[in-house]
Amino acid sequence: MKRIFTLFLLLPFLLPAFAEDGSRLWLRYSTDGNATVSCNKQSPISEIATAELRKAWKGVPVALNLQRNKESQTLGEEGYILRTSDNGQNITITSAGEHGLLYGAFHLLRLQDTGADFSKLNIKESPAYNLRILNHWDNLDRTVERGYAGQSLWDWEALPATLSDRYTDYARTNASVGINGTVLNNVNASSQILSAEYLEKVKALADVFRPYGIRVYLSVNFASPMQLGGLPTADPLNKDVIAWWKNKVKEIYRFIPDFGGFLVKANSEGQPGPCDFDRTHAEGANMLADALKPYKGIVMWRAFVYSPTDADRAKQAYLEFQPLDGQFRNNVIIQIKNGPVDFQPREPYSPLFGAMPRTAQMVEFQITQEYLGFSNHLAYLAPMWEEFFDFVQPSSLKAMSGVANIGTDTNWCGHHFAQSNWYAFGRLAWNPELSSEAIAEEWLKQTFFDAHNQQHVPVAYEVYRMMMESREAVVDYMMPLGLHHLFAWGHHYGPEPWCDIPGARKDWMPSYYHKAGKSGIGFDRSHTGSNATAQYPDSLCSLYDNISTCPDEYLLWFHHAPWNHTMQSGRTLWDELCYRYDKGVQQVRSFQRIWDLAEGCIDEERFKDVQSRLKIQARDAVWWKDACLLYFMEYSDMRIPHDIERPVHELDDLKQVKLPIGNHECPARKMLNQRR
Ligand code: BDP
Repeated sequence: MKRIFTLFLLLPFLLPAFAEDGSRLWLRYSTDGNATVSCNKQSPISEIATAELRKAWKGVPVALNLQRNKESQTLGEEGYILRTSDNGQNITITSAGEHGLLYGAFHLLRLQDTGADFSKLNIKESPAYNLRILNHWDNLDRTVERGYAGQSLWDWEALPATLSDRYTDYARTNASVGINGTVLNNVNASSQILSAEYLEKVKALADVFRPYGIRVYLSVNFASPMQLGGLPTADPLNKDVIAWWKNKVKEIYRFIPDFGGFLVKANSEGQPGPCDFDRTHAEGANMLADALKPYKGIVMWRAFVYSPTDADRAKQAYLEFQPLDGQFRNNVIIQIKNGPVDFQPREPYSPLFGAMPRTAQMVEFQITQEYLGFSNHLAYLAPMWEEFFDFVQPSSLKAMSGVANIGTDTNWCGHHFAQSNWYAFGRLAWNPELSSEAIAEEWLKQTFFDAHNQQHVPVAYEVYRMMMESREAVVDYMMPLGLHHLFAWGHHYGPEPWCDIPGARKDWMPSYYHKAGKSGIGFDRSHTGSNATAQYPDSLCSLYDNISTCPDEYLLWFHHAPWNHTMQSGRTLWDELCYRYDKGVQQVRSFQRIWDLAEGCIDEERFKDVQSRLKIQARDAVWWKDACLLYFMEYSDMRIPHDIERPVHELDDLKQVKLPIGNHECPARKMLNQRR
């Protein structure tokens, strides 16, 4: 960590004057490259690699070398060797595949942009996962489920005839961080995507993405044979259904010969699935896998299932999937959200990971900030994903996917800092051993700071610290100590711990999760409660199961604790809760101060935008704190400690707040103006 930012001093060039609207993301390098770049292979991919370097590389001559020797082959088609030779007079990028040349070129440009020393390069890289994939929750009408950066990038109406430049920019940006797959449409899938009309549009996108090493995948609706094919059933063992999928897959591959495969949300939140026909998830997944197999396609089958039963929601994916271990075809990967409930600001890892040794598994992270303040709050998510890898061995996974936070906004992601999450996702999918610190440093150097200017170093360091603390701050002002799902009905932006919709599913209500009452607060998932702790390996099970050893950050996830329970700090639970909420608020205030230091160091346009979003975040943090503390105080019957900032809202007023937004809407300014 100490080393961080010393490299700022070394950067030998100034960043050029472009419109600083965030549209160039982290690829902001100047286009006055002046070096000799050669390549021993002519192909669309290697030509892109060469052109990128010619455009921006300002160092010694670079040779791109497609070569299948022993060394390069051990790194695979996407791996590469980056080496300086002749006493620093030349650089060679060697790969057994063209994709490796492209990734190597971007690596070199990243080194240039972050001020690395090129005199003795000897780097060997290969990705940890063959599949590094974005999931777009984009609908065909261009709304984006849980998207907060404008509309869907895919202009279905104009496709296939009109191709936006943004499609190429998107592919290039992904390639620059090693992302090599994209699921174009929402997991709550319309069967229309499989119609010939749409497949032609999908083909057009696939053609744009291919030279950047990106394959296209589709989310499919399990009932497509009925909805699109007019069959009376979608039973995966029915021969007409099997034939329908076989033909459909054949048709897809006629359009897109390197099509990647399907992502499926089945029997989850009202989506159809094999269980509708008394078949198992394995039977459903295998039927699709068999159809895709001849073309080397895969099925990513989601484990995000929970039915309105009495079983603790946090246990359900495990209960449903673990017994199916060993029953899936080898081209099926079970896609599991990082936590057992649903992308909360903090969850323990899902115990399903590691519990199916004979089945391929992949993780699904959420890059879009559905539960972390949308695109209004600054939350750098790499520390959260890193935390997941503290528990789950990267090598136990087959792939990594992330729900995209990308839309038509000029800066792609709404919040300029949300770009760092797209970046971090790609970097971690390439190498999950990278530290969140190193990724933040890289990203900041490429995205924000004129690293040449020594005066900027202390500011850059503060901003880096702000990023590193930002996710924990969100946890603190939204739901500390293991609290979860205190979100409002209909959207997941603000607090509604009191929410109670008559007739609605219990496990969609905050009270299902916090269980606040006179006796205390929290969900008893220990052996005296739902016994979800038993789904974890023994050592963690006993740690979490015992209230006196359970780490503070998971306390109310696993236990219903009395308000006067003594915390590790020595405080009562109630006091600790108050301090955590307040700490979150104070941290956002400190982020505002830190960001103000950046004025003049960076362009005004992005400075102001981030500054005003931090104001929103600071107000929202107080909103969260007041709502939760005032509400829980009714049960704890205890006072807010004196040294803590007093609430500035009345609970009754907060209960009246209704944000006019739904699943597919971007809150941004409009909504906020309405509220205030
Ligand atoms: C939940 C989202 C919902 C998604 C669902 C999923 O609120 O919009 O459809 O996850 O992952 O978090 O399928």
